[in-house]
Amino acid sequence: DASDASLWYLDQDGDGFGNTNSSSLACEQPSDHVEIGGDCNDSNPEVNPDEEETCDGLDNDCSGETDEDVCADCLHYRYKSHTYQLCPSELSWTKARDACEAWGYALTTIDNESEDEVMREWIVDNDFGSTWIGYNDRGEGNEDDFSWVGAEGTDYAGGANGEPNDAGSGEDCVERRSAFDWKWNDLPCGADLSFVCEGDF
Ligand code: GN1
Ligand code: CA
Ligand code: CA
Repeated sequence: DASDASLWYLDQDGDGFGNTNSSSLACEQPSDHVEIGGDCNDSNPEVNPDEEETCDGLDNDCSGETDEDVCADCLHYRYKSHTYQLCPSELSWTKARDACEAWGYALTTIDNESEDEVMREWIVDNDFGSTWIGYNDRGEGNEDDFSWVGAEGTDYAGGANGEPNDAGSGEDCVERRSAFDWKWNDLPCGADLSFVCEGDF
């Protein structure tokens, strides 16, 4: 009897909300389907109508708007014809990278001592804690081969004494560490820190 059939939605990311565009009419619920649709990103379990909107470049709550009312704390600066956005939201390095990218920026590239010092002042003046920058040696075979995720850098490096050291063999992302006077230090990429985005505009 076709009238007993229900509409089920494919839920690939397992967050309980299915992708509305991939429904199937069936009498029994297929194992990877759910009853509720509305998941605007079915490959990210942290994006669905039950999530809270956070300042990260994603439409976390599937409202159709990205970062509405949640990025008010980000600060904007200009220096040498570049625009910087300092965000106190604490995100992992990859989420911070993605947020900058979604806004048309990249996690910051620091080219010389004066840019380093100016940025340090912004961070200190605004009571930020440790803060992500774009430097990293992530990826297979890249250990100790650091590069910038955004604009290419220079030979300048603002690391603390003995850093980067890949402590515990698990540090591939670089922060400005408050306890090291905001000099650079490598840290596990999953740590949640504030971050600085930079745009060439
Ligand atoms: C160590 O413990 P702390 O905060 O002084 C380490 C850093 C690591 C950090 C990770 C000399 O710093 O390299 O990134 O832990 N310092 C040393 O939490 O090993
Ligand atoms: Ca968001
Ligand atoms: Ca380190």
